[in-house]
Amino acid sequence: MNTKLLFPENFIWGAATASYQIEGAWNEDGKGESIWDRFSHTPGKILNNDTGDVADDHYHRYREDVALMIKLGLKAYRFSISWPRILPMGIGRVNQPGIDFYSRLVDELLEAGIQPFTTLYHWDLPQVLFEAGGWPVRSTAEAFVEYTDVITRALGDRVKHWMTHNEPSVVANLGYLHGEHAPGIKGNIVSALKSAHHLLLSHGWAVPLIQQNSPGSEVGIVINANHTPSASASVPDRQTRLEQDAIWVRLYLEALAGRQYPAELTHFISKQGLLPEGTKYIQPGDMEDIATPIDFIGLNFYRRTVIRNTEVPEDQNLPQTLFPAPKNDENYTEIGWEVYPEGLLSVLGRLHFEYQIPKIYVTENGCSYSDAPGDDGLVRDEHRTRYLREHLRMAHQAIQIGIPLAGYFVWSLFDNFEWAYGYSQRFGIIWVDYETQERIIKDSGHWYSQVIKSNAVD
Ligand code: IFM
Repeated sequence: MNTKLLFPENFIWGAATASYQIEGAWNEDGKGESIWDRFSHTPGKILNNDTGDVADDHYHRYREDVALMIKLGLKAYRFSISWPRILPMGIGRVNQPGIDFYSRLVDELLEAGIQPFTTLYHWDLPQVLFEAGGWPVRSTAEAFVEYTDVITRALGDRVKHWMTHNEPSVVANLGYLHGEHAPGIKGNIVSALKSAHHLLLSHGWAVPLIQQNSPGSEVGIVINANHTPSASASVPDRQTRLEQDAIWVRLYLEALAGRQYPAELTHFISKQGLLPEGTKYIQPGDMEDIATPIDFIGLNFYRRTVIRNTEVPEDQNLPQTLFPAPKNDENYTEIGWEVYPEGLLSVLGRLHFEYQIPKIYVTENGCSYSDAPGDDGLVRDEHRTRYLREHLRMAHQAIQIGIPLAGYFVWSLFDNFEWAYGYSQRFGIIWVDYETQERIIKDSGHWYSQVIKSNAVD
């Protein structure tokens, strides 16, 4: 029999969403077009040509949705603000109805005793700013500061937990290098690195402004880091792992910690013949600005990815395979990601021991399974419950060894628009019927509710 693992008394239990993935109302009440509106309206970019035009219709149903959060007993709700709802042209004219929507949502949450955790940028850049150059240009970072000022003045009296960016590496790499995400640029490493730099710079510039407009609040940024061992001890595999880690994770953590960007990046740039354009976009004082002290880091953790140098013929790899990753259904979620709860502990340890982060929240953790309601109306998603339980047991262990983990947010509160996968992947603890907008709390949601109530995991 498992014993219950008790969490600290003030541990924050939450669930997370993002504006474009749930709100819908893509062109209502004065909202401007975002890069995700444009991208999803372009045939062939999203699986089944799905769009976020309606999504979970949360914009109209937020009251009903807060009622569900109350039912679950959530202590906190992490959501993001749609920049083009606030500033349809990215800068300049403010759209008051957009502000009013978030203001009503925040009031509704506070009345329910649920703490709002607000992300400023979860990927829906105003389209006009992309047309002016997007994240590879410095003026987008300046525009972000203007947007931050407007929204934190409006909500700063009530929102006390702010996150500047969600997963900047995904924005830079999938948006401006691989082109799988909006704005869909299949660029080169320099456009991705410029984007990363301007995302980080905009973060650093925004921090003091948020502190000024929202006195007493906590400010942080959300980084995605998975467990990424190399497939073998061979030099090519280990080198590939170092490079991938540099471009996806270390770039961000090192800069935020006040250090330089990893050396592997210069190597990367020269390998692709992109010097001398190189790193000229980094101006004096930028690295200091990026390292403005923050209160916490949010960690989004999902899986293990074993890194292998694919350019090396198999038989030239050293024989010793450290981490064989056999593919079987039990170990993989429906999106194809390997379940590896121990990895959460290892990444939390990395944040704590290598970077001395003062406070950490797991701002996303979850899995995609498509279980639908049975004849009795119940959604028996036991794989999800198992996934969450095992990760929470690791989170508990992290706290036991002194890692300052202060809260945990399930991704996601609802099934929603999963970016390039459209509606084909369901991450929610609440099932959504996209035709009728009916919501049903899944078994995993009922289980999570018990975890919150008992402040313990079994
Ligand atoms: O849905 C996304 C979310 O927007 C950012 N983190 C990962 C989730 C699952 O892919």
